[in-house]
Amino acid sequence: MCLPVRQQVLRALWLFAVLDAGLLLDGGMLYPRESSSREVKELSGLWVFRADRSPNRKQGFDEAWYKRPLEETGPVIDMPVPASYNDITQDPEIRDFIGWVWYERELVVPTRWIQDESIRVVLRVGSAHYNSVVWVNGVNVTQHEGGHLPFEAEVGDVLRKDPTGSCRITIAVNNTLTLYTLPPGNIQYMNDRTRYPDGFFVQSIYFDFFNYAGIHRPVLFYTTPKAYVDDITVVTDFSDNTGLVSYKVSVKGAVTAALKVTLIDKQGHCVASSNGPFGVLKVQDVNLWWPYLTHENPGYLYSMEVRLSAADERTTYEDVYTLPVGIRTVNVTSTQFLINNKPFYFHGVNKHEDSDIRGKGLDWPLIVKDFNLLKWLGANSFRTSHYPYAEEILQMCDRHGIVVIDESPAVGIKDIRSFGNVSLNHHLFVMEELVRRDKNHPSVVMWSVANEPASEMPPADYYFKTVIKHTRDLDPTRPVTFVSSSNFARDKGAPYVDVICINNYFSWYHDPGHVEVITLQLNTEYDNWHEKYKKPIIQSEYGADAVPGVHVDPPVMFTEEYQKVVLQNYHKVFDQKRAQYLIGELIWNFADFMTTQGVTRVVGNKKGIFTRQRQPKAAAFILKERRARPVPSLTSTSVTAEGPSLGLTSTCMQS
Ligand code: GCB
Repeated sequence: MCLPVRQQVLRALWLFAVLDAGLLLDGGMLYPRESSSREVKELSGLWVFRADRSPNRKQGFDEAWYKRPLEETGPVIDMPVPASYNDITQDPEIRDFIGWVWYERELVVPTRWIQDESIRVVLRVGSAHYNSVVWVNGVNVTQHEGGHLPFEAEVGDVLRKDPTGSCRITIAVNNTLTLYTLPPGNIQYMNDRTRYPDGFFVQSIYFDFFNYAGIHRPVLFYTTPKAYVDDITVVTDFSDNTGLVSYKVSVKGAVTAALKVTLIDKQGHCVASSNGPFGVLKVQDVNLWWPYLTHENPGYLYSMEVRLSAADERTTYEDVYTLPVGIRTVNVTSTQFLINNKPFYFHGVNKHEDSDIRGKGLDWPLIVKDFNLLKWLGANSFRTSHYPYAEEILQMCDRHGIVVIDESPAVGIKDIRSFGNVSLNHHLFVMEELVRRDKNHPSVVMWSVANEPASEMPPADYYFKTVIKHTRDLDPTRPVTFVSSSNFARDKGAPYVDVICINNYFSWYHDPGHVEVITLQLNTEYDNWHEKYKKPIIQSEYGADAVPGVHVDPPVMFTEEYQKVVLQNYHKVFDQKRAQYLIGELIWNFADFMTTQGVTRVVGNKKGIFTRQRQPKAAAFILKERRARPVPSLTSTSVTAEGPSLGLTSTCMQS
């Protein structure tokens, strides 16, 4: 059935308005992919490493270590990239190091990259925590603030200064957090010489995971022609069995360029095509992108091939970039979260990028193991608590139909000085970086701007109103949330979000040992939030620590039995509220993870349902069994005719 013409026109206008929102973003950050016009050269492996142990940590800059091979400056060690450096050595000073560390890699680049001036050579760092400065052959090519998002620099001109193609990459990385970084932290010098040695300092952090540092994601070179596809934005929709893919392509390096855009299905057939920098592709008999376990063929992806041709007085340029595209819609009502107009319930987990030895370094065996565990568990979603995860992980989510709540690194904003303009502007910028990187992932269905800030502080209201509005302006197609700690009375973010996400730990941090209070307290909490805001609710964290292998019955805290019984009590309430307005449950946490040392942590946080080595605790079987079981209260659920929830711009209602 076709839509009436007026409705089609309105829909097209809306889609173009949404694509224009992308104009707020300056420049693209497409994932580097090989094609007939692009090469990728990964620099993973062993790098040379030196920590600057000087008292002020500035010896490396004072002596310009980037000007010569690092091993000529002093003692160096091997360091794998990607990996956190903290757990690689036997040296506790390296594990707990704060300040500048230096990485270096030497290589020879292909001669044609040097000789052919029509090639752009880009150096890209997937992520390095936290501040980075990058030199190529001693020339500063870029710097970046922030530990979880990619950055890059065009380096062809620098490489061409040495015709042999020899290339020395030096990257200095500093994990110092301040009140103005995301996440915030604070260095405290201990000046009482009767208690602390000269120069003693500690870094206070307000979040509960180890501040792993180093080069965490792949460093690579990629090439493009001088005239190239800089960015692509897609927004998808459908009507009956026709899919709509609105696209916008931005080009750099050419005043005019011809663009051909082709959408190809999994069998390699062209299903739609168009010319020009923007347009709408119509796909007959569309295969929608469905979440895992909601469809026999979840995670369906088309390939959108963008082919550019341009010319200048010297030469012609061809560039080809292929973007995976999943066609789906996302909507929110006052009680439901809809994917493709069907109610979606987040049977999910919270994760961390964390594992033995490599810390937060990207690790393919771990990624694949985690996806196998998610499927074993029957989980259909996760939140990227508490920072943006690797692009490679989001690509897996796209392919497997795992739904993602994509969180910014704004965790632990607890000091009033972190609510000022410096922090706010940085937060707005980070949201831009995040949306720019992740906007085309069908798996990403919601942005989370922060986790548990001190929202009772007076400036929090303006701060979060601004960040949430900015995020919605950047991407009007996805709902925006903000993850609150339990205390609804003091919460400042809730009026502005589309979905209420709440964390609470009844019978753990409150009323420890009293699992019998959980159902009453959780019911009260939910009803308060929903009565006041009339928005759907996600239980975005719940759980209890369990030291694996420790058993006591009747249960006591820290045993596997206690973790199980906490979950079972929460689940009773979830099953009631799910029929009303609860739209998801995300266990804290998927796996045990490392934290800073402290009296409440026994070698890290033990709220994982898997150990850090990914072995199931008893609670994992509770969740697996729960998710395999049909939920009787859901059989009557259908798409309601209700309007959007408060605060959700009408543009979020796609279909
Ligand atoms: C929370 C935080 C999470 C912690 C967790 C805990 O509310 O959001 O980062 O790890 O509690 O275990 O205390």
